[in-house]
Amino acid sequence: MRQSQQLPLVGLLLFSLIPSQLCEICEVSEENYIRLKPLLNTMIQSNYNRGTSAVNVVLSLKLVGIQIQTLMKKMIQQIKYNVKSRLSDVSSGELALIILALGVCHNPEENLIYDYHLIDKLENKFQAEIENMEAHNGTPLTNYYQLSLDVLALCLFNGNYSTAEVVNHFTPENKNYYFGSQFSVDTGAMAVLALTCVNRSLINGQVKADEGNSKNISIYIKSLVEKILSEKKENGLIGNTFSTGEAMQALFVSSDYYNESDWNCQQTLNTVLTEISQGAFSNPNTAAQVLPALMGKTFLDINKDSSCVSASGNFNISSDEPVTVTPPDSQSYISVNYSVRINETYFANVTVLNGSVFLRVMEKAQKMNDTIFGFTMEERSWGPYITCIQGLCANNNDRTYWELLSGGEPLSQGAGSYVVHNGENLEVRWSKY
Ligand code: B12
Ligand SMILES: *[C@@H]1O[C@H](CO)[C@@H](O)[C@H](O)[C@H]1NC(C)=O
Ligand SMILES: *[C@@H]1O[C@H](CO)[C@@H](O)[C@H](O)[C@H]1NC(C)=O
Ligand SMILES: *[C@@H]1O[C@H](CO)[C@@H](O)[C@H](O)[C@H]1NC(C)=O
Ligand SMILES: *[C@@H]1O[C@H](CO)[C@@H](O)[C@H](O)[C@H]1NC(C)=O
Ligand SMILES: *[C@@H]1O[C@H](CO)[C@@H](O)[C@H](O)[C@H]1NC(C)=O
Ligand SMILES: *[C@@H]1O[C@H](CO)[C@@H](O)[C@H](O)[C@H]1NC(C)=O
Ligand SMILES: *[C@@H]1O[C@H](CO)[C@@H](O)[C@H](O)[C@H]1NC(C)=O
Ligand SMILES: *[C@@H]1O[C@H](CO)[C@@H](O)[C@H](O)[C@H]1NC(C)=O
Ligand SMILES: *[C@@H]1O[C@H](CO)[C@@H](O)[C@H](O)[C@H]1NC(C)=O
Ligand SMILES: *[C@@H]1O[C@H](CO)[C@@H](O)[C@H](O)[C@H]1NC(C)=O
Repeated sequence: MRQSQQLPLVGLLLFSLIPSQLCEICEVSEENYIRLKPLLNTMIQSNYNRGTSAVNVVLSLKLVGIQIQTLMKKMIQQIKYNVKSRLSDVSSGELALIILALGVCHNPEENLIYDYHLIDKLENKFQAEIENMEAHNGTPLTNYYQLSLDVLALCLFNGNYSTAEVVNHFTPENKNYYFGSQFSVDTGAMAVLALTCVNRSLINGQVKADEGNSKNISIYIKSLVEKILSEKKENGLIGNTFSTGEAMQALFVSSDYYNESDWNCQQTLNTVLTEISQGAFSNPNTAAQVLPALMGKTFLDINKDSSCVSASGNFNISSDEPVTVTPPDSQSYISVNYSVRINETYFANVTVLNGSVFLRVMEKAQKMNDTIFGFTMEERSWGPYITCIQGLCANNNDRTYWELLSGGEPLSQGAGSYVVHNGENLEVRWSKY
């Protein structure tokens, strides 16, 4: 009895004497910064005319200490337009990202948060999410990735939110952490960051201390961290290539909640670097999401005074460097078996140029038979999002969407990015998540 009480205490003391162990962070060393170059090129050279990608990119770059004035200007323009002219169309998570991007590293743009009363507006959007959950069987207007961004932004920028509500809605068993039966690592990771922020402000007494809440939040974090780690693959990726950066952030801030032997951070880092060299992060959003973790940063550093030391000097940033594009083998054609599955399956042999993306296949099929293969899409920051096929449309409240698959396996890229192969069995399936 005595021993079992003393041992953890000694452990705790040792722990607090070695601060570097409190937050287990592995990051790319300075001499390897060159390996991050493809990420920077992708982010800087993209033209940001739609969606939230400029916000994601500015947030990411500033968090690691890189300021790019032209991007910043573009983002501010986008934000002003969004806030003035289409605020009702801005989702809660988008607004949260805007606040984080404006507020990161205490810079002059931070004032816009207060000039435009963005925190109040986020409080309202967060409430609307909660109300939608009450009206629609626990389903928010958007998703838990965005609710986590909401809580994180409110927590970091002293917004008003109810800790009890957070405790209520973020239980690890909540269905919104899952798409179908699959745990969403991105979502769990963002929730861990948000919950850690909330727990820290409970300790700091910024919010009325409540031991019960803090205890429950700790239990949630531990459980979510377990779920994240259980999605670790043999090569070190967590979830898939595109969730790994955010999973790393979550694991950086929660190292008290797993054992050193549970995660080999260096292995994960090395695999991500390999994926970068193979061109996996060619979408600016994917690049923006992975960069902070690789440089040892997390979203909890966003409003730390000390966090934004300029790293620009370590990269040779120029916006006129050519992007490395893989030359398309433009003269040859390939054919794929494309199907649309609702209750029935409709399929066709579709021929496209070698090197085409999934979307080209869908367009070609649509030309062949508009009744069966007719579809609509929306341009999002990630690219084209497939909304309706045969007039049947995705619906958040019903948790329905059009799922993209190859050989029966869900794709980890969208229709605008995934490059198809000869003889492949491609499918768009009416699914529930
Ligand atoms: C929630 C979510 C979904 C929900 C969206 C509906 C909802 N309830 O909100 C559902 C489950 C339907 C979904 C579907 C898909 N998703 Co998704 N999704 C996410 C998640 C977890 C959060 C998105 C979000 O809200 N971001 C915050 C807001 C502020 O940004 P936003 O850009 O406005 O968000 C909207 C769009 O991102 C859009 N969206 C969601 N996923 C995708 C994927 C693509 C390719 C596009 C163009 C748009 C899109 O829905 C969001 C809400 O409106 C991200 C995780 C992440 N790391 O970002 C993955 C993520 C964006 N999705 C991904 C993928 C691959 C898909 C699918 C292609 C999976 C598939 N095999 O079918 C499909 C899209 C198919 C289609 N119809 O075009 C990948 C994209 C990776 C990449 N390299 O492009 C991510 C990063 C997850 C991952 N780690 O693999 N997704
Ligand atoms: C914060 O929210 C609580 C409950 O939602 C409300 O009673 C209180 O007035 C709010 N405070 C501010 C400053 O908005
Ligand atoms: C914490 O969790 C326990 C058990 O899961 C529950 O009984 C209790 O009401 C929760 N506390 C709060 C403050 O929600
Ligand atoms: C949450 O805060 C409590 C102190 O109030 C602390 O003991 C606990 O370790 C924290 N949990 C996490 C996951 O940070
Ligand atoms: C760490 O490992 C020990 C022994 O294997 C185990 O008892 C403990 O629960 C683990 N801790 C965590 C946080 O997983
Ligand atoms: C940046 O450029 C200088 C001179 O052109 C070169 O010596 C240095 O290695 C470069 N650094 C990186 C990280 O590319
Ligand atoms: C398609 O192009 C790739 C290289 O881009 C090549 O390896 C492959 O053989 C080509 N396939 C066909 C069927 O031409
Ligand atoms: C094409 O796909 C459909 C349904 O997915 C399947 O029934 C059919 O056998 C496939 N055709 C070929 C040639 O693989
Ligand atoms: C699929 O079939 C089920 C059972 O027959 C039916 O309830 C459902 O409405 C159908 N779905 C669609 C989209 O047609
Ligand atoms: C699909 O069409 C192409 C071109 O017409 C043809 O070469 C190929 O054999 C067809 N594939 C199947 C499975 O029918
Ligand atoms: C499209 O497919 C439907 C169902 O198989 C068929 O009735 C219709 O004639 C086709 N239209 C064209 C233009 O081929």
